[in-house]
Amino acid sequence: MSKKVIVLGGDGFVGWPTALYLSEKGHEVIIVDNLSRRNIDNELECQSLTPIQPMGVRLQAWKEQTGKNIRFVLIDVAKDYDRLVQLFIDEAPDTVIHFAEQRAAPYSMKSSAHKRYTVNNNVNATNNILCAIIDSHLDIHLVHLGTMGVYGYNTVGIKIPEGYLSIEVPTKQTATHEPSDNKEVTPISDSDRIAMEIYYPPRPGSVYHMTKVLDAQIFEYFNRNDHIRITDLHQGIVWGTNTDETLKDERLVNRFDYDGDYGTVLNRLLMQAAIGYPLTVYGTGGQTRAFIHIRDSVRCIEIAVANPPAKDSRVLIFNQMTETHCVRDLAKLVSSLTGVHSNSLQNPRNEAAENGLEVENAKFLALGLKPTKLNEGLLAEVMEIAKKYAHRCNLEKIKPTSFWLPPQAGAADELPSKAKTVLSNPLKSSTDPIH
Ligand code: NAD
Ligand code: USQ
Repeated sequence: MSKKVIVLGGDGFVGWPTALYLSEKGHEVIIVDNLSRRNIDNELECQSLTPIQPMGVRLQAWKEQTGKNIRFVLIDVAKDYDRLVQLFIDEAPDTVIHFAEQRAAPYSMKSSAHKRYTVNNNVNATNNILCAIIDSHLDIHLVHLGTMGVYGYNTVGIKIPEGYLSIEVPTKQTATHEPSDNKEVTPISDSDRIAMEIYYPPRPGSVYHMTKVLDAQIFEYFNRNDHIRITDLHQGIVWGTNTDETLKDERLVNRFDYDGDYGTVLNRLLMQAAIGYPLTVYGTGGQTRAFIHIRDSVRCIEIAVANPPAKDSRVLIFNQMTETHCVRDLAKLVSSLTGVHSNSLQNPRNEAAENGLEVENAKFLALGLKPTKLNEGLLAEVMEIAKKYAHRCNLEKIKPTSFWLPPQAGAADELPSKAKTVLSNPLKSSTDPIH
């Protein structure tokens, strides 16, 4: 069934191909964005490896290729509340998809200004969207792009469930006491326990990931109090660049981030291999993460749009990922395909050096997702794009420049000059970044 969909953050890496995919499938699409990601490119003095076009050119190209109209509205969702409510009232969308957040963990850790910007932007955006849905008096389904990172990356020995954890809690006080010396613990009978489902205990690994945990709490409240239909997609690392739709015209090309802040690991390794730059493995490379190809990401979002939760059901949570890999294995694979060797860098992040990860993703599979698993053809496709635009790469931007903790004594000498300035003058970091 065709729907009217507002895509908040529709100029971004996942939002843009999603808007095109939904338009191609016959939905009426309106993109809202404040173009802050393009401003962050200016701040970081780095551009997408691919030459992304201004929004007007993008939309004109789409019209020429398909005859379909996508409209664009410039709104800062975190700040322009009245315009957001009016847009919802005027357009009466069936679905609002929420991509409009600052999404890079390293950028969110760059300085206190970047931490505050990320929290203000992301939390206010989410709160404003929910308040605007309430003020519109419409039954709008909200689909939010969350992250697998809310679960944390410590080895727990269970398959990570889709949002909710089933637990049993002893009801008798004695059951929670530590056994005292030489005393046997009395086994607890079934009647001494209650079963419940709780949100999986969050364990964010950066200020960015922390905002997604705060989002989840905001969803829980407004869903329970105002009966808003909410789907939260806990997405893994998205890799790849183009989709069938972005390939229709050079002017539709998707963003490709490769820099130390916004570039994500697999796309970075592939881009580095394409230009012969030693692969940047942080620490041991034992970090295991969940991944999804951009083509599956847009497909999952379409499935979520088509399957809203019932009016009075709790927040519907999907794990939006198709496979897990550890960074070391990905680097080995890329090396074996290209001959470019790895360079183990001191990890700029505060994270477990090694972790296991098993994830449940049965809900999307049951709704028809056919996973696009990592394969040589797809890896080669990303490297081809990287080679094509290699002349646009600024080698200086590849190394990491954001640090989770102040570097150890002596290590500051290894820092880029900009990071040294911030550390030697913490007051400087209270200045807001430009947006
Ligand atoms: P992106 O930065 O490329 O796109 C986000 C878009 O939102 C940008 O165009 C930006 O200008 C816009 N935006 C930000 N704040 C806004 C505001 N206040 N008002 C209006 N527009 C605003 O990021 P992306 O990679 O496309 O990610 C989209 C969403 O998916 C994010 O919420 C992110 O957390 C989530 N996600 C991304 C990945 C990934 O690997 N890229 C993985 C998991 C989850
Ligand atoms: N890493 C390297 N080398 C690099 C870059 C990263 O070894 O050059 C390591 C990191 O230390 C980390 C892992 O690779 O252990 C993943 O890093 P990443 O930058 O690819 O991913 P992350 O920071 O987790 O963030 C990305 C998106 C974010 C999304 C998240 C999904 O930017 O928006 O929420 O992936 S998830 O990882 O499942 O939380």
